[in-house]
This record gives sequence, C-alpha cells and structure tokens, in this order.
Amino acid sequence: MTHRLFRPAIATALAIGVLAALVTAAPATADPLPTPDPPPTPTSPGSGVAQHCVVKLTAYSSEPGVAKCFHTFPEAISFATGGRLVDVPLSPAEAVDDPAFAAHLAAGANGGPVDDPKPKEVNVVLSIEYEHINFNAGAFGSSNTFVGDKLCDAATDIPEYAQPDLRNSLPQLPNGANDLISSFRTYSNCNANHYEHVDFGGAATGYWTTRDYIGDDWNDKASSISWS
Ligand SMILES: [Ca+2]
Ligand SMILES: [Ca+2]
Repeated sequence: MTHRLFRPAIATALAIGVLAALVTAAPATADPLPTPDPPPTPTSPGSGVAQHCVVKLTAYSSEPGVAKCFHTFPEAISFATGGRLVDVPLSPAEAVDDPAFAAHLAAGANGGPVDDPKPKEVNVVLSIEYEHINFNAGAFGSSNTFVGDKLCDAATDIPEYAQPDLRNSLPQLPNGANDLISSFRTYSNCNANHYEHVDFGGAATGYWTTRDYIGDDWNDKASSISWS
C-alpha cells in the first residue's frame, strides 16, 4: 500500500522534472535521443544465406557426416540421389507437393527397388530438414538433406544413423543447422529423433515421421538428430 500511495507523487515529480529539463534544455542544441533497440523478432528471421547441403552418414557410425553444399535445392537433391533425380522442382515446397518426387524418395533407394542389388552405390535419403515451416526453405532459407547407405529398419531401439552436431551441417551459416530446423520430412522407412543439445543431450522429441511444423517447443531448438 505504501508504494501505491507514493506512486502518484513520484510520477508528478518526474513529470515536473522532465518539463523543467525540457524548458531548460530548449535553447541549447539537444543531444539526439538514443534510438531504442528494435523489439525482438518473434519468429526465426532466416539465415539470410540460402544453403542446401547434403550430409552423407554411415550406418551405425557416430562420425559426423561431411556436408556438400549447393546454391539450389534441385542441385542438392540431384547430388543426394546420385543423379537419379534430376527433374526436381525448383523449391523444396514445390518438391514436397510433387507426387513423383515424393514417390521416388519414399521408395527408398532413390526410386529404385528396395532390394536394389547395388544398394551401396546409391544414397538413401533419410530426411530433409528445413529452416522454415511447411518444408519451405524460402528465398533466403536453407535445407539439409541427410543421406545414408541403407534403409532404416522398423525397430527404433538402435538408431541406424546419427548426426551428433548440427553446427557442421550447413557450413556457411555461423551456427550451421543448429537451432534452425522448423520442419522436416522423413524417407526410407526412417524416423527422426531431434535433440535439444549436441551429442544427443537435453530433451528429445522421440522418433517422429514428417512434421510440417516441429512445434512451438522445438522450433529452432534441435542441435543433433538420430534416425531409426
Ligand atoms: Ca527455423
Ligand atoms: Ca539446441
């Protein structure tokens, strides 16, 4: 109660003080008022540099994959599928809506039969992770395509693939793909488990399939991923 009683008095005193200061300062050249900081941006502002990187992982290895990066999404997908998918829609969002594209990737070994006699020679797409929601890398957004050398199996007790540090996945961005992912699409029988910190630390989503939005709790949070 004491504070409330004093508040009007303080406010009045402050107002009088400000007026007095303004009157006093008026004839002089006033310093410019400091520019207030802009309000924080409520959503991911985007990287500003479009990157589309493919990371090749080896099954049952915890070695971080090496990223190979491209300026456009079609270039990245063509590389990820060993050149088999060349007629790729220009944007990731269009690609997701393209039935032929989805069917090729969902079939496993780049559209070839799952029992491809030479599975080691082709890459299997595990998941494509997007900087923005709705599988949209946007004009200045990025995508991260993870590929492996075999399909995931049905069980999730032992993950087939792991990327322990997403900072390595989009090399030209200051923080890589760390704390960037907003949506993802899974392929090749794989589910993706996203972790709060590198080396699979902190909270985990559990093994999820495709999400057009990873959710408020996980937007721009993931720092490592495993697939199973
Ligand atoms: Ca994001
Ligand atoms: Ca994180």
